[in-house]
Amino acid sequence: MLLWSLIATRSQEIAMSRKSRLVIVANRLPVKRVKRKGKLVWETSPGGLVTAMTPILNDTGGSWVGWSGAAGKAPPAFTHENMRVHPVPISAEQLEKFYGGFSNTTLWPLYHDSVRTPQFHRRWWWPYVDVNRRFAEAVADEVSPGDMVWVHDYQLQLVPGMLRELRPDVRIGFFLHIPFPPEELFAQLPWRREILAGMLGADVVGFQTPSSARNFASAAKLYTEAKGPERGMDFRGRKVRVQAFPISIDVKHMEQVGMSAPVTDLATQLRTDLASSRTGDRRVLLGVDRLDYTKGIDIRLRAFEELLTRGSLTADDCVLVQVAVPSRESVDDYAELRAYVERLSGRINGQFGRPGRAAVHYLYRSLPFEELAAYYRMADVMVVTPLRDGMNLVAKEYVAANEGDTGTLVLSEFAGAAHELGSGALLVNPHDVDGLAATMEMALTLDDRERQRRMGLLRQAVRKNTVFGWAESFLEALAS
Ligand code: GDG
Repeated sequence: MLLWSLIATRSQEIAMSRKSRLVIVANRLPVKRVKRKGKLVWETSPGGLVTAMTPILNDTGGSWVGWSGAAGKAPPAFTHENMRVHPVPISAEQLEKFYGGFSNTTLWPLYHDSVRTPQFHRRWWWPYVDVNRRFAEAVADEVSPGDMVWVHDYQLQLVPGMLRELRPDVRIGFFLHIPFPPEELFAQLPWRREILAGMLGADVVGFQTPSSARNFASAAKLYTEAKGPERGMDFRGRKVRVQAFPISIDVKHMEQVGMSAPVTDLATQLRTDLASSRTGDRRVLLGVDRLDYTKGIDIRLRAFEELLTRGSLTADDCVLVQVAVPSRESVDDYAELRAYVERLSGRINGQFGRPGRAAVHYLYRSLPFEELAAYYRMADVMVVTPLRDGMNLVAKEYVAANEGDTGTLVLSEFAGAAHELGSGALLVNPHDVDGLAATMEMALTLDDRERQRRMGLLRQAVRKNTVFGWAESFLEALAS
């Protein structure tokens, strides 16, 4: 918590020096409505962005504009723990088209290298415009001259441009949490000009990696009147700064939770439960992901199956634990992926398991944070194999939660995290099942010195960039 207050203080300084408040704009509010003792109350909901921003807003008396999670009418703005909360109403029909449709069936796959075919429908585009306008109007009501507004993610890419028209007297920042695709792919989007102009309404446009920033800048030059270098593009008479700001985690907190007594006990218990009755010591591979087709869960399972089929390691030597957090279950592609992953897990256990010794443990649920930390603590090898990922915080959390220099990270070269963690991780091309199986085997059999050397590099890289550093550098860029 110390770090949270540090960044809160720094951000407060930045905000105070400009006599400005900070307004966060994100699809979801940082609070949700729950029933406690028969009464409906607002409770803070967990999540990286929420944890990073809440103290800043609490200390500066800032606001958060977002959707409450319930379709239909929204309650009036209210104060929650010294933060102003401004709910934006979204109807059930808008949700289906703006969120399930344009955000998650057009933009999400398109921005992730089209690993599923994006669908382009005009009937989804207009609700996306309407909902973005509703957000922009809500923010316009919320701000005073000189305030700083930080808009987040792919659901709200039109908000900066719309807000600039309504309120040219505020500083506007935009951060994209997912990758920005290469110009050749982005070119497919029928509304590419509108999306680019929307984002260019910001003073600072932030991305997870330099390649996303580059992709955006070249698309902007090609399809809008923007010109000039990334760090200071000219767009309609204004300067727009385009830059990478790699997001991170609360490293100290993750380290502390990982080392805490309850987590240590639970990690020991989990290892005992997973130990093979024959050899007593089984190496544990771990995957933790939202059940999303970008995360490469199915390829990871197929590579593990390949590893066992080769026979140099058996299910007595190693086990794969896959935590799959339910996600976007109403979207067809997600339901299909779930069925496929469950079939694969069953197939592998059918062939390589025996009573009391499954080869794959598949958990379809979200775990409490401490339990998740215990899984990180006890795993010998963390396997993070997205086909494309903005950053991937799981990879960073694994490193922070692990003890000393134990543990090995297998990481996709297509995760944003590969930029910072590339020298310590075993990098893989997740499309290459043979290569992935070979890398998993290498990770399981790495000698102690090499494992320690790699984990040392990973720890250094993770400690160098915390979520506080991320927020601070973005807000500094926005204030300057
Ligand atoms: C998007 C981008 C980018 C996971 N399982 C459990 C659980 N989690 C938490 C992890 C981690 C978070 O969820 C997942 O973050 P990721 O970064 O891995 O992935 P996305 O959800 O796709 O996030 C991504 C991120 O935004 C931030 O900018 O890195 O690229 O796609 O923090 O800990 N938490 C709990 N139980 C679980 O079972 N409590």
